[in-house]
Amino acid sequence: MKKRIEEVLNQQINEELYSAYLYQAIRAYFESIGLSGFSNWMKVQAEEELFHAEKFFSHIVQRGGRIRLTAIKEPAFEWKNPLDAFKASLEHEKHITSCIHNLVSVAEEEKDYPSKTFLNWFVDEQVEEEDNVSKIVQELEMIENDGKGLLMIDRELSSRTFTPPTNEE
Ligand code: OFO
Repeated sequence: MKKRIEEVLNQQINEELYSAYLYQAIRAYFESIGLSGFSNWMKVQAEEELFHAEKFFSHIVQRGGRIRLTAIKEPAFEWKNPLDAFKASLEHEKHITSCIHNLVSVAEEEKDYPSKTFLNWFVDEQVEEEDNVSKIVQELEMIENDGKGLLMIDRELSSRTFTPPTNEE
C-alpha cells in the first residue's frame, strides 16, 4: 500500500472515531434533558461509527499497511435543543461524506483499485447516513420543539438497534 493511501486511510480512522465520540457527547446531552429514545439513537449511531473505524483498520492491515492512531479532538458539550443537536449531526455527516469522496479521488489518483472498491461501501453508506439524519431534522422542524411531539419522536427513536451488516467483504 502506498504511503499516501496509508496516511489518508489512517486519517479516516480518526474521523470515524471522532464521529463516535461526537455522537456519544450528543447522547450525553440527550440524557441530561431526559430524552432516552434520542439518547438510544445516538448510542447506536456511535456504535455504527466504531464499526466504520474497524472497517478502515482491517482494510489497512489486510493491505500490509501500518495503523497509526492519533489524538481525537474534544467534541462540543452543549446544544440549544434537540433540533440544534441533529442539525450539528447532519453538518458532521456532510463533512464525512466529503472526506469519503476525497478518499475516492486519492485512490483514483494513486491507482489503488482495491481501496477504491473498498470505499464504494462508504459512498453508499454516507447517502444513507445523511438521509437518516435529515429525516429526523425535518421531523424536529415540523414539531418546533413542542413537548408532545418530542416525546412521540423520542418513543420512535428508542427502538433503534445496531445490527452489523452481514455481507461484508
Ligand atoms: Fe462513519 O458515517 Fe457517520 O460519521
